[in-house]
Order: sequence, then C-alpha cells, then structure tokens
Amino acid sequence: MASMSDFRRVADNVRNWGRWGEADELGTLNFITPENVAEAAGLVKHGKVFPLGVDFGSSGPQGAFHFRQNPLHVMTIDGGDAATLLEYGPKWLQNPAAAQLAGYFEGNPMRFNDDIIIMPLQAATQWDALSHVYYEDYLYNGFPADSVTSAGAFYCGIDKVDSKGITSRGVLLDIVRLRGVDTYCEMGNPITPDELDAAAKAQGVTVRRGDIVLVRTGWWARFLETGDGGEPGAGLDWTCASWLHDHEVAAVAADNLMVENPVSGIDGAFLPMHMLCLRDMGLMLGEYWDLTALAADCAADGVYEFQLVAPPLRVTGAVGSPINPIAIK
Ligand code: UVW
Repeated sequence: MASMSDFRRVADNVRNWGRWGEADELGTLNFITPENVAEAAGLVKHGKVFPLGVDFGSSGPQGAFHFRQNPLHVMTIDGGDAATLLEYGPKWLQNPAAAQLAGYFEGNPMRFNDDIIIMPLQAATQWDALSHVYYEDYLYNGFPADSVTSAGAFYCGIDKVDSKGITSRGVLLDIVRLRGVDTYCEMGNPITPDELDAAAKAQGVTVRRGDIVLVRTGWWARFLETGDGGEPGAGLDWTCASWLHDHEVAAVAADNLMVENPVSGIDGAFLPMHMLCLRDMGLMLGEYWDLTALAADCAADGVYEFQLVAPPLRVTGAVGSPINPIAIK
C-alpha cells in the first residue's frame, strides 16, 4: 500500500497547472488539435456506428451509492390528455395549463407528448467535469474550491469544454480480452500501467497525444447480467494516472462506475486517481460507458482505433454531464 507521500510525489509530477495558461479550464483536452480531429475522421472506413451510452431509466446502476438515484422519467403530457381535456374542456378551464392545451387540441388533429427527466448528472453514462473532484481547497489550475457554489461551478464547469467537441481519436484497451476472463475483471487485481501497455501491444495500437482512451473492464456487461450496481470490479490502479500523463491522453473513460479501482492503493486517500486526473492533470473521466459491442467489433477486425464523438450537455456550471458517446469506424 502506497502512502500519502507517494501520492504527493506523483501529484507534483503530473500537475498541469499553468501549462496552458493561468485561465485554462480545458486541461488535457488542449492536447486535441485540429489535426487530431481530422485524423480521427479519417479512421471512418465503413460507416459503422457504436453508441456507447447506457439506457437512462429506472433500471440503471444506481443503488451502489445512496446519494445518487437512477434517472426518473415522467410524462407531463401524453396521449390520454387530448381526449380527456376535450371531453371535460369547460370543467378544466379554471386550470391555465389545461385550458391552454384544450385550446391547442380543439378543432385541430395535432396531438403531442411531453416529458421530464430528473437525474443526478453522475447517474449513468457521463463525463466528470474538472470541477467534480478536488482536494485541499483547490480545483484544477489552482481555481478555488469555493468557486463551486449552489449557483454552480464558476470555473471548470462542463459548459466550459464545448469548444473541444469532445471529439478525437478513440483507442480501446480491452483488459477483459487481455486477461482472458469470461465477463469482467473481478475485484482484487487493479489494472496496472503495464497492462495498459500490454493491451495496446496485443492489439497492435499505439496510444498517442490527444487520444481519448477507453478501457474495457467488463463491469457493464456484468451489471447487465446481475443488475447489481454495487458489485465492485477491478478498475485502473492509481498509478495509471502517471501513464495517462506520460502518454498525453486527452481524456479516459471506462465501462465501470468510477474508472479507477474501488480499493484505493493509497493509505489515507479514497479515489486518488480522481484527485490526480481531475484536479492535478485536468483530465476528464468518463464513467458507465458501454464498450461491449465496440469491443466485439474491434476483436473481429483487429482495429482498435476510431473516431470518437462525445459532446457533453452545456448545463451551465454543472460538474458533469450525461452523454451518449458515439464511436465510428
Ligand atoms: C464519486 O463517486 C465522487 O465520483 P464518480 O462518480 O466520478 O466515481
């Protein structure tokens, strides 16, 4: 087990504060250049599209955390409303919403349905914004932690990264395949930097500056089998933060609940990789990505690189965003 001194030594090494200027809120997304984006588009050869987002609904993976709930989807106008409102129109006219709807439907064949979704932005497939995790009073690039207020994040909110797409070359590192396990990488053996290298080598792919790296642990496939969002699996060991730093990757995402290994590896720190990646490096984390179909295709054609398009919602001051990323080959 490593100590907080080990953690601080790595934090000092990987910290990117000031690297792209004092006002920077993009972090390692700065590694993505127009050339990266153009090169990624050139990887589209067959028009095969892989949606990497999971279902947003009541059977999602929350339950692992008591402080998060699965998305709640509610219909606010539906097919029954028109008939009822027209039948009882005058009776409902004291209700402005009902009166307005009845006005739209009367003498008009057009009908419509509306809905609302209520969810923690961290509940399903998502990006963690750089303001999601911090320690010792500072966010990425030295912005004060108290700049995240009940009015939202003044710095490093998810709305600050839209200029980057987010799109680049995506590279899948399939650890399920590397380890030769059935469905998923069980708790106990965190994924090491050597395994990331070994997976890249076995797959014949090189991770380069500006890439978005996707790591398959099989956790999502396991969740679909069991429905148990609280069952931990192996994630990236905290030392992978240095690997991501050395390879100058733009962002990392995985098919599990927290990218990193649930058992910290540092005595006295929970989620050390979150602290190193989001706060020190300025590297965004993607969680709950469904990599199963993409991995099957990559194994079939031996091509582990693709165009990745994963724009967040521009929720003002939010510290994360639900997404439906798309890989295109
Ligand atoms: C925490 O649980 C704090 O973060 P995440 O959802 O990114 O794993």
